[in-house]
Amino acid sequence: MRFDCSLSAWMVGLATALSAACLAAGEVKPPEPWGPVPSKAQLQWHEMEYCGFLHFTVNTFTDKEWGDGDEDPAVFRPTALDTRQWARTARQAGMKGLILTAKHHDGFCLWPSKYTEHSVAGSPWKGGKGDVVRDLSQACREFGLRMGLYLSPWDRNHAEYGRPKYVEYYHKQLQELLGGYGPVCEVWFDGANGGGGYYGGARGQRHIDANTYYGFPAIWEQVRKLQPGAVMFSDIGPDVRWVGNEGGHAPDTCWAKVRPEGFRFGAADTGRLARGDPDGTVWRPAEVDVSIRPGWFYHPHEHPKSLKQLVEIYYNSVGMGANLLLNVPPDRRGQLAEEDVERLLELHRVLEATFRTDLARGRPATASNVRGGSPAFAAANVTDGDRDTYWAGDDAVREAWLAVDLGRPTAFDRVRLQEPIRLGQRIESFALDGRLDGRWTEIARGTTIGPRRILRLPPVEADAIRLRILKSQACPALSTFELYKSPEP
Ligand code: FUL
Repeated sequence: MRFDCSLSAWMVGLATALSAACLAAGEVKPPEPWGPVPSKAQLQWHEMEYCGFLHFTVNTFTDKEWGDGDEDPAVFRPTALDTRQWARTARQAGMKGLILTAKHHDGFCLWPSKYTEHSVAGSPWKGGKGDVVRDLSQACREFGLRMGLYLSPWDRNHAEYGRPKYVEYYHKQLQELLGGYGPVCEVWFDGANGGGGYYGGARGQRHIDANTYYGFPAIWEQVRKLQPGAVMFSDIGPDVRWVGNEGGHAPDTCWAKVRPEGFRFGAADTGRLARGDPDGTVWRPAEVDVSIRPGWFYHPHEHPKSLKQLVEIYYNSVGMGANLLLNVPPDRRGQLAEEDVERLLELHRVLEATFRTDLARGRPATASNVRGGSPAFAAANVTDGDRDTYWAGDDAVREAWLAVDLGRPTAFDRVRLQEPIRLGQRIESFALDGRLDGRWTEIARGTTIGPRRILRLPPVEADAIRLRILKSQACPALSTFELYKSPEP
């Protein structure tokens, strides 16, 4: 008995010594992932944050938004098409990729598809030898951008639309595009199915059930096989969801996860799409698609939104953890209009000036709790400028605070927060306090953080800032806590 006791005491001592050694070596286990987590392709997509959308087709020349499908390919005659200008502008504007309408609802193909004559091959542009998709893929490569493609499921030109033959055609076109132009970062499946069209001359209405007609499960499989690095966008995914409006805004609470059960194409619940779901079972972040102009296509009488509107759109999309897909339509020359280019560069200058200097970078940080007391999960990981390191609490923690000492009174008006989303999305609500004249004062409140949350505040001068996590679904974790001061107007 005595022997047993001393043995167990010895074992307890050993275990304690071992766990101390583990702690010293920083070997505390990271938190278990919570709920759904992003795939590799989704993680890369989150990093992109801001991309350009290019709506370009026969509509550019006929002044329409939705072509009927009876347009003569000869109307497509850009005088100075320059995909390098698109890519150069996007690069200078801070975009990470460009998504092109390879085919819009009118059915005209911007590449010489071998499955139809309704394409650039029938237009006078480059004597019918042109290929806008190829030119864009080359320009994207040259300017270090990723390329995405929009291939409208609805096709108002095709005689077989509404019947099984068209579905075969659509699948083949997708294979042609995804196999022929190098890496694609995103495939954009538009949800519009308006009914009427030319349909090979038959004209009239064709109604389909988008939930079953296009054979999406087979399409998704094809995309995964041909472009494993691509995400797929549609109303409900399967990778990226629509934010539910084309006005350029995600809501204040925007989860990157959803419960997809019960969603139907065409009858999507836009509120649910916008907010996502705290109890989501799949990772499906929101994308905000909006045009710089009133229309998606270029119309000579329209003009771009103001800088102020674009800044609002940025904070209401990227700032809410969604990605921004800003449409900038090429004009009849086949170039982005000068006034649009100028506006994009203005926006970039404002964002550059705002987010140039992180005032919290390298500043000491403390937290109410650090996972296992380990330096691997220390509070200072949120100010080290490395998005891969993070602070985390112990498993039982649901509320916590994390404070950054700024050393001296520091003026700021933007706070940028990120959770380490490869472990899922956890935080449900938070408050921010500034230490003003030695006293903690609440300066903001918010709900979701997830991939990213940027708060705009009235200018504050504080010598420390504190994040109070009021509610977390699992032990909280945070990878960045950044502070900025926007330039004076
Ligand atoms: C909508 C389409 O009908 C518009 O023409 C545009 O392409 C927009 C991005 O999606 O559903």
